[in-house]
Amino acid sequence: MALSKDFLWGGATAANQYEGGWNEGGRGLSSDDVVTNGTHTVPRCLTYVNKKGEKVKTPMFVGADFEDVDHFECFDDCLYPNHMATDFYHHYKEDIAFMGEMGFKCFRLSIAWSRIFAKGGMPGEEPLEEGLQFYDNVFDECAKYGIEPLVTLSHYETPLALTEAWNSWADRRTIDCYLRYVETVFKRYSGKVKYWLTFNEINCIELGPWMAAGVLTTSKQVKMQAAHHQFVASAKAVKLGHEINPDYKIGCMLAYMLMYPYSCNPEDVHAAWKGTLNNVFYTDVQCRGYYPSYRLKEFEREGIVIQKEPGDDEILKEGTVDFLSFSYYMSMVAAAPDTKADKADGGNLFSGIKNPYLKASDWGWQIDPTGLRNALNTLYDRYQMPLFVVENGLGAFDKIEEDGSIHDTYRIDYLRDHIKAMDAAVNEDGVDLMGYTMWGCIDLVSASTGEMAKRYGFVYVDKYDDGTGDYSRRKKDSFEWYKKAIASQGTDLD
Ligand code: BGP
Repeated sequence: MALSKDFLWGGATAANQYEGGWNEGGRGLSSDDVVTNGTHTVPRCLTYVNKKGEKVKTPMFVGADFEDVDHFECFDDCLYPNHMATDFYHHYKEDIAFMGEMGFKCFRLSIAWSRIFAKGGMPGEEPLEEGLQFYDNVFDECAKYGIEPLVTLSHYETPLALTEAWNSWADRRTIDCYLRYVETVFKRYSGKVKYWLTFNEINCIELGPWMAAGVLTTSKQVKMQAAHHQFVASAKAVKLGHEINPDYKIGCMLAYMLMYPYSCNPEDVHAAWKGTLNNVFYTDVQCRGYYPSYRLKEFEREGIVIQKEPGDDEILKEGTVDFLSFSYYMSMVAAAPDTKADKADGGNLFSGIKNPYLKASDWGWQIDPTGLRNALNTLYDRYQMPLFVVENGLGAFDKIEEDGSIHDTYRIDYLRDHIKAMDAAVNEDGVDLMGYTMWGCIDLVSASTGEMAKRYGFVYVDKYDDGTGDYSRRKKDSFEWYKKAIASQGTDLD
């Protein structure tokens, strides 16, 4: 069965992994600029100089204590792949033309916050015209091809000045800085952009506070306080957006973690349920407008106290989102504590137990198209609001043949199976789905490993892990395949 004519087919990217131009147009540094490259087995590191004047390189997912940092620094003997990324900054016309040729209806991108406010929007700071103009150009280019932008306001990059000043989202003052920035872009792009997301994968603050929020900490108390500030900021942004333009559709974004029980042992089932709640806590707040009872009880047990200001609860209620967007790459398995089970090889931030029924990608992400149908049903049933799959795709090694072609049949297979599952969720189960933006439509830097070798795109970019490459672009086989898939509204997937 076909997906509707107004279904928003497209692709997704993020400034920190795609845009480059890190030191152009007056752009300020952001959290991703001080993160090195890595691999499947070597962690990406955060680099800074500590209070004793020593150079420190610490795994990004371990992080550091705010008190230890004197200042952030890029070291000469390290590579920082996000600086140039895959250079959308200078290739946006070419890339959007590719998207137009594929028939994209929608292009998900993020605005680099520090390109608009170099210091994050500190009181009295003026926005950068050059940065604003860049996105004007991008949106105008999209309009030429009838492509609707879907803009993430904060995707894995936080202006570094905010961390240096007060540990960014750990401090309430960041809410006002964010809103200054958001108000500026909401007003500037009214009429050019309709769809917005307040934060990318807001739940990733728990395992990746640096990546997700520019917060230096290992403490759950600090992370949860920072999450509260993001909830309030998101709710205020939704309200503000609707005031500025009542046509705006503003969504939240969750890294959806589908949890299967390891067995029908009720303890395994309970573990999976707990994992699910841990995940949907974020959308519970953003879609329902209040903290759910299970999390309040957990905070009570663990002695976590969220500092709220009077009016915060009302703001959360008034600023619920218009739609729920999420990323979906794989499913996970949960088991009762002390269960002896094989570990999944790799996986993303939340990796866990191996699922014997599934194959995995070269990075250990367990491929599960049926899981996408389950995810769509679970989320739709829970919130009864429109959904949007804004990330899904396969990170894989691509090989250029002698004639220059790239036969990425593995990527086509992955996408075909997921699109079929999505179609079933819509046409057989009645899920209200706005669109599908496949992740990394033009090759970009991997977020978790900082690699170029892990490629997602329909378009190959000549850029490599040692920093070489001329940034030229070429189509992979999946390019024509996706074009056909879109033209046929998802019916011609061969
Ligand atoms: C999501 C992020 C993206 C993207 C994607 C793929 O979690 O929102 O930024 O990177 O995962 O992950 P990776 O790049 O690590 O393969």
